[in-house]
Amino acid sequence: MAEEFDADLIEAARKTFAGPVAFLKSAPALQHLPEADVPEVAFAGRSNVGKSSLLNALTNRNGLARTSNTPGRTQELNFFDVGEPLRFRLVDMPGYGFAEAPKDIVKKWRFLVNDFLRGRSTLKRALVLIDSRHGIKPVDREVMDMLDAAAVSYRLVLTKADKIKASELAAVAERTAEEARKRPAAHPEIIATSSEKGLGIAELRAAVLEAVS
Ligand SMILES: Nc1nc2c(ncn2[C@@H]2O[C@H](COP(=O)(O)OP(=O)(O)OP(=O)(O)O)[C@@H](O)[C@H]2O)c(=O)[nH]1
Ligand SMILES: [Mg+2]
Repeated sequence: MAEEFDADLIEAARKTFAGPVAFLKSAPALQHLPEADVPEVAFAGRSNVGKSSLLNALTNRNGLARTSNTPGRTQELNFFDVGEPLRFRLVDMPGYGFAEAPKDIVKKWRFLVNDFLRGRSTLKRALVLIDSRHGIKPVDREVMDMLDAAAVSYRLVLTKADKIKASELAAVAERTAEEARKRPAAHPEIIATSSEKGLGIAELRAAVLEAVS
């Protein structure tokens, strides 16, 4: 089930992410997006699933993207430049399905994220993050439906793998991959990660580099 990445790709990805990474800008609305001139990979998923933490783990920079115990931390599209010369951009996004926030705010985030994912010409891949403890939820399926309909390539990534037992992780990984394989725009392999323990981070770096190459 676990995907095998080429050792050279893993090493190239390690080097790339160990190099310069810089916050570029924060876009509260689509008219504030940076120019679409570099390949991009975006982090999507429910509020609190660990999008910002995973971006920090990939780039090995704690505090680059702001994280929080409280859902709804990330409220804008945040762009990070990777590489010098610039190679690609990572996009940290607000979460889906944050019930406690005011309805109009939730709607605004949802439109912002969906419009970006559907309409961004330079977006090479969306990473759709799924909490290992919960598996795929209805709101995740809505996002996947949207990405499939728009033919936007995406990969499912399990987060917080350190929070469950190995046997449970194997089971949720199998269920998740099974669902991914039925989806036209989804990568058939998933990656299980823990930002806390570093699990799957080298592989995800390779997957990102592969997506933008
Ligand atoms: N144990 C564990 N906790 C994690 C992991 N990743 C994230 N967390 C915790 O989960 C909480 C939410 O993480 P964030 O990275 O802020 O989540 P987010 O998806 O960016 O959330 P929003 O911006 O609100 O949508 C924080 O308290 C993190 O410390 C992980 O791999 N393991
Ligand atoms: Mg966040």
